[in-house]
Amino acid sequence: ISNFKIIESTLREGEQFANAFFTTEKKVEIAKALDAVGVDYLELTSPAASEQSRNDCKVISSLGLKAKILTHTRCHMDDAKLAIDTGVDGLDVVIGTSSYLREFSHGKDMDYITNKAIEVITYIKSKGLEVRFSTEDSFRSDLVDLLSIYKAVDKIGVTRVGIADTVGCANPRQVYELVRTLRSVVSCDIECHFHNDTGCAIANAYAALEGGATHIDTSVLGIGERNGITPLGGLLARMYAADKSYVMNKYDLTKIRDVENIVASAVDVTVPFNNYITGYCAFTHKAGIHAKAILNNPSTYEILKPEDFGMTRYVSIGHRLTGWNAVKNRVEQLDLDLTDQDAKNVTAKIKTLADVRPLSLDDVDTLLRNYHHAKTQGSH
Ligand code: HCA
Ligand code: CU
Repeated sequence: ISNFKIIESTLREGEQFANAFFTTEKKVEIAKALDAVGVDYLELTSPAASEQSRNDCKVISSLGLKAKILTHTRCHMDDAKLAIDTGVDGLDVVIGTSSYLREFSHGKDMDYITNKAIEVITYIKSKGLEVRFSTEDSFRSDLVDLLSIYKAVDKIGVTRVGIADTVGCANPRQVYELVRTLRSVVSCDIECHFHNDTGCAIANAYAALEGGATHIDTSVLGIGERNGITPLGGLLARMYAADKSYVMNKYDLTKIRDVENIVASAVDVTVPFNNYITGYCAFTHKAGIHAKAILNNPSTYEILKPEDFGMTRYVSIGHRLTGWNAVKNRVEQLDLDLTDQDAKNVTAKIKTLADVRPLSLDDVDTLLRNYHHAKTQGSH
């Protein structure tokens, strides 16, 4: 899969995260940090949401970033007009099509929705802006309804259509099937948006691209409504594994950590310990068997090269699963004059002690230095 684009929605979906209260300055900082990663689009909260939101669209549109700026609005003429006046490059419009949303949210039928969509899209296009039309809760919408509305908007020249798994219920096979079907009825680009309630947000994004989608929505650390959406870092990790040269040429992967740190502190969370790429143990190797192989050739147990992401690998040795090859490597780092047999002896000591309590690297170094000291003393 090559040639996919990222619509980064930290400043829209991410603002729907429980802890997110972004000032204008913070949004600008996040926007610049995302631009440094090289994401294709930034999606901003609707200017109809509040006065600050409207102003933020203007401010971010005028920063001169490489990324194109979108705002996300309801499928309403009023919202569209407000958005166009902010200077954004395009609008992502959305309307609910599932029976839940039609019944319990806006109460409109499919004919009304289709006519409204055509009116709003035609208007936005007449102003020279990009326009994406998406159906909220697509996976619980009627397939015939969906395809007929997508066909209708494709015919009038919509820039992209969008599929949204608003409740996080979809699985990769369903996503692949729906996108494949949609691919065969529209000629425009296809954007996909996946919530992560059941842990499929990255896999669904990948399945969508396999099915012919062109654009994926992400947010930094996956923040969004409830437990969020496809995380930017996780998607980039997945795509790196699929097509490393495309991803490395297009995005600056060493900048992911910076934007994650900015966002984590802005929304008062820590980067999860098991986060893709930047989690504290993402490049830590522990078991002796792993450590030995890693020291010979990192690819044995690493699909992501830490240095490609500006990270470093760590081999953990102070525990009962350790092996003498890893200990021997530490001996070399410390430049101590110890033989393989010496390393094996110290390894045995580490294992005995580690059965009682965890050892720090400092503890291991002390064991090695003491052993070395005793040995050199003994020989004089
Ligand atoms: C929501 C809307 C949305 C929109 C997605 C899209 C969703 O907050 O409920 O525009 O494609 O998940 O449906 O984020
Ligand atoms: Cu969403």
